[in-house]
Amino acid sequence: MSLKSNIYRFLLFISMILLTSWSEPKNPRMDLSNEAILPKPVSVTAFGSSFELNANTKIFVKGESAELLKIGHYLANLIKPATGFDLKVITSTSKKPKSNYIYLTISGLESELGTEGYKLHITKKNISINANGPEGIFHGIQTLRQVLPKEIEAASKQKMKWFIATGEIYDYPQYEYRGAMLDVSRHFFIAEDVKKYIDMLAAYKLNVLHLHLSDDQGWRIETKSWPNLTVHGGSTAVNGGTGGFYTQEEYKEIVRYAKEQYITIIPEIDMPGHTNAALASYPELNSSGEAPELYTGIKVGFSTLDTKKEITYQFIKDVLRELSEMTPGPYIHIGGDESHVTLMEDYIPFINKVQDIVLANGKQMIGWDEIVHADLKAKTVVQFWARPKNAQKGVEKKAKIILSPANKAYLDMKYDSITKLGLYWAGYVNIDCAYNWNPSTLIPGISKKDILGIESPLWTETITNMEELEFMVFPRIIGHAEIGWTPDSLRDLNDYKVRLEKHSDRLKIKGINYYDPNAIFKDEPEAKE
Ligand code: TNX
Repeated sequence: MSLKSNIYRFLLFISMILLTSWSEPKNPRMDLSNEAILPKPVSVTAFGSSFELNANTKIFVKGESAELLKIGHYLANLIKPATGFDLKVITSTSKKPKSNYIYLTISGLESELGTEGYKLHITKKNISINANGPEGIFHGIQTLRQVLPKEIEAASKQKMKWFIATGEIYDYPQYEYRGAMLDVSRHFFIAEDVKKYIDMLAAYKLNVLHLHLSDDQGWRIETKSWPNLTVHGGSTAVNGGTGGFYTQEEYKEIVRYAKEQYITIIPEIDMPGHTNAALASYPELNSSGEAPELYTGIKVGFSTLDTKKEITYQFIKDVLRELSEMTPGPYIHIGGDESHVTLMEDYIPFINKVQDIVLANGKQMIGWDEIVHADLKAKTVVQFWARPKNAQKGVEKKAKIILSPANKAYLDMKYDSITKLGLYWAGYVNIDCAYNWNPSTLIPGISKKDILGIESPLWTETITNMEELEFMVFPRIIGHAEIGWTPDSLRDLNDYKVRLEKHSDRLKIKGINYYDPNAIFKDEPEAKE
């Protein structure tokens, strides 16, 4: 080969290197409108440049609020594992840095933002999150998390640069109640698992965790005045699985942990049906005066408290008093579903009496949609799951509605015919089906003003551990979170699926065992039972 052609080759090689390095910017995060944010924000304006988070970035908290300072530390802790940065959290008593800071401040913003909305402003020099309340700052942090590179979710230090595209996000929720429900009765989940679930929910701006604490198969909350409820009634689970219960200390710790992430715990004691665990623990609660055996099957609708006995109401008073004392949130859920062996003429006065007990404890009552047959008092809330007629009747009786349509919101429904876990009595709920509905047009006669929000229940007849929980919950709950947060007019199935696809890398990095419809060999845990 001649010298000339070698020089040619060399020049070609050099120019190719130069070309590729010019055409490929080192920082791919320049366009904020390109980021996959879930739930989708109300508005995103891109500024076209980027901010670089580094070891010297400071978290600057305006004012002396201990709560805001705590949120500042929460943010620092969130950033630390993947970046290795130990960001300083400083307050206004120290001097405000000139640049390279994340500024957290509560100030009087537009009233439509409410206390949960936020403004996230990112320039080349700094970042600020403003809100009307601390929960807004917390939600803004969840968005910031999603506009950082996906590796931010890694549990160990990553060697890379941490760019964030500049721009402004203005955002607030459509519904005040955005919940998940976990059935810890059919299968028990220890407090540590519940905390992990809380972390996952907070990332998508959900603000309620409803715990289904009692059912035929198990009583899961320590009740000091009726100790056999947990000693005996909490001792087993579906198919003879390991039982368990939360001590009152553990329950309080769950409540405290959830509150730090702006999640309200709503405890449910299901009655008058779904009570076999209680009936098996105390013979006096039975009409026959005899206690049945513990139940580990999955049938529903066969048990009832005796609605005519005085002792039944003493029992309920004691249970709800202890529960209310440990529950700072405004609601107590009393179930009320599927009481197939309770006569309607007994059911109605029963629910009325229970409602008075809840009110006497300073709480608002929530019940499944069957409670609409009773005389609902102001502030009582109806949770729709099965019968649209019940929800309509609830609205006629001036109750607010929580929407949990089983054929769209139930996380225990199978994705499709080959899903091993789950049930299918309400039909298959694939990713499209879970996402593609609007609360305000779901039931004729029920509009946005009647709806408190939406909730995604996970019943656990077939779900025994966190791996299985994650598989059924993710990604469907992300779609539900978006339905609760984002205006219907901004939601679009295809756009959602593109964002979800991008977001799935984050789930992977977090180690969440999510359902991937494109995987040929789905990473589904074997159904055990
Ligand atoms: C119906 S939804 C139930 C639960 C079951 C669930 C299974 C509701 C209020 N009651 O007891 O666990 O179906 O999907």
